[in-house]
Amino acid sequence: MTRTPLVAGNWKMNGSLALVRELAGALRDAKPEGVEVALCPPYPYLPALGEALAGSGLALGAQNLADHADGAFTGEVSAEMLLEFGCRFAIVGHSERRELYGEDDDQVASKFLRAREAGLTPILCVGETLRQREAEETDQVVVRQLMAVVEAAGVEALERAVLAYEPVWAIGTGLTATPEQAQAVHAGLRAAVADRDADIAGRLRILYGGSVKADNAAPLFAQPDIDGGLIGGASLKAEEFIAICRAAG
Ligand code: G2H
Repeated sequence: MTRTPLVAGNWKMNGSLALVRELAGALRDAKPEGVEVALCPPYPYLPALGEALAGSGLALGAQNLADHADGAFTGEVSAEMLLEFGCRFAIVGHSERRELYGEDDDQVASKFLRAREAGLTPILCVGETLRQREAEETDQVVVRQLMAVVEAAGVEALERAVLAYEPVWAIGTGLTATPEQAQAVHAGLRAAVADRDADIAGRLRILYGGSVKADNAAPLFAQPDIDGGLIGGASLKAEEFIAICRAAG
């Protein structure tokens, strides 16, 4: 089964208009081949980045979205608004949203459904804490997080979706799962989907995220069930992000 790799940059609450111009220019010049590339800046930079990437084949994504279509939800941004600004992807269930903003499996499932219903491709994040890994609960935790969405949306919803495994203990810490550790979890996630539908499981892209850098990306992306990466800190540095994209291509 050939799956086109995807590398998505999650800027988190970082960046500036200057970075929009710098990264868009550098990526346009570099044109990484054989890999789909998406950039997920903070909301205010979407219009400028969308304009700077126009016609480049590079995709735009959001880091979050509301689980409602419209209405009295101060501070929220809907899927339809994101589409108006050219977004194709929306990250849902990032561990920072789960931990810092109390998003639970049900709310993540609602956001996933909203994104799909509106025409966005959700990038669903799952991952275990260090305590859960040490208690050997990793597979149980990530499969539970995935199945909360599958139960709500149906396994066919994974046809237009991306999964991202991000061990919480590896996020922004400089620690990275070894390629073997990551592959084992990716294989377990794919097997859980295959239990419902083997074809969908074979087509599903599963990204790895958590302190991916130019110097550790290649062996991770070489694993059979790792189909690219969700990149935080390293996506803010043009040269490093381009090297990571090339490692996936
Ligand atoms: C994990 C990742 C991007 P970083 O959160 O989603 O961030 O690469 O900085 O660990």
